[in-house]
Amino acid sequence: MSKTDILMTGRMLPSVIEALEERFTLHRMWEAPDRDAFLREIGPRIRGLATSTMTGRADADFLGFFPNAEIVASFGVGYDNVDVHAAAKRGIIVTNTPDVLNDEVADLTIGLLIATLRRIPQADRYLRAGQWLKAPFPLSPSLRARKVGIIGLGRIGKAIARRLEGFGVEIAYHGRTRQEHVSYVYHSTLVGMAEAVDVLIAITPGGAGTKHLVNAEILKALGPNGVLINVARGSVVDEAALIDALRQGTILAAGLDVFEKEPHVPQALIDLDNVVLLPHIASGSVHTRKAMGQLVVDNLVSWFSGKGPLTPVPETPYEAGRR
Ligand code: A2R
Repeated sequence: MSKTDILMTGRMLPSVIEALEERFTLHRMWEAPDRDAFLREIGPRIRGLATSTMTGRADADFLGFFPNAEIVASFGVGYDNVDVHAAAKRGIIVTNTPDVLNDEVADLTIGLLIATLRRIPQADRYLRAGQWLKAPFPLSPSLRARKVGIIGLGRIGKAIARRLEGFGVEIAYHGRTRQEHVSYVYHSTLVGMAEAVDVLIAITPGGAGTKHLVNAEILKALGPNGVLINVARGSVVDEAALIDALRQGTILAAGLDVFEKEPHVPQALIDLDNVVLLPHIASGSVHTRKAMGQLVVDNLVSWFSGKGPLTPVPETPYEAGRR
């Protein structure tokens, strides 16, 4: 029996490629000199796709190349790169890679928070520049006595909150719904939470529903002692408003792992001293990226073994017995 044809849209880890090649005929989109000609030729044979946020948007037009697609297995917990509504209309299942990255992203978030407050990258640059020989590094702001507000207390948000408990800070959260059995203070409005806390951590999904959730009004409410950490998506924060707030002292500092047009980061941010900038590395360890890749493989294998998807996104729920 011939193997099922799968398209990989961008290079994934060797372990993922090997595992998929064992079970499927794997087509590599990134190796095609003429992408559209390649997709027109192999598109009708493709029954499954392995995509990621890094390899471009899987919108309705792109999915149109694959009349026989059954599943899009996306690498990453955020799937704003896939038009899930177009997929749902076509009966295509979309899967993501939740949970396996919660701890890694939460660890990095705490690291970024402390780095931002205690100015760790700035202190490193200070030492390397020989400045310590002339004077001690200036005293920094602190996490002590702060209140932290989490925007999006989901799987990752909760892992961040659990870590923060160990730091002895007050924790609050904002989301569209109050969560039962959660003892942190709930704020039904983001502006209300921004006024009440002095650290905001964004960890919601991206996409239209959260675009520019953190805007000039929220930054003003956060105030001159306030710190913003964004480990969600660049689109969640109005970057122009943030640059303005950091320049004017409307807020104290920011730590950013994600950007509106990444990997392009505005020079204005790079020029600022009160912001710590990371190249979207929150889940980027060998350990965790392997686990995420394995979940892409497992979803495809499970689906094509007739056992359904392991982690379908809510917009494309799986009805048991469908295939
Ligand atoms: O709004 P709720 O109560 O459904 O809470 C969800 C919250 N959330 C929002 N909060 C405020 N305004 C919104 N428009 C909004 N939309 C969603 O975000 C929920 O507490 C949280 C998302 O949690 P999970 O679905 O468990 O996602 P997870 O695995 O924590 O990942 C979050 C995001 C990914 O989508 C990537 O963008 C990033 O972290 O890596």
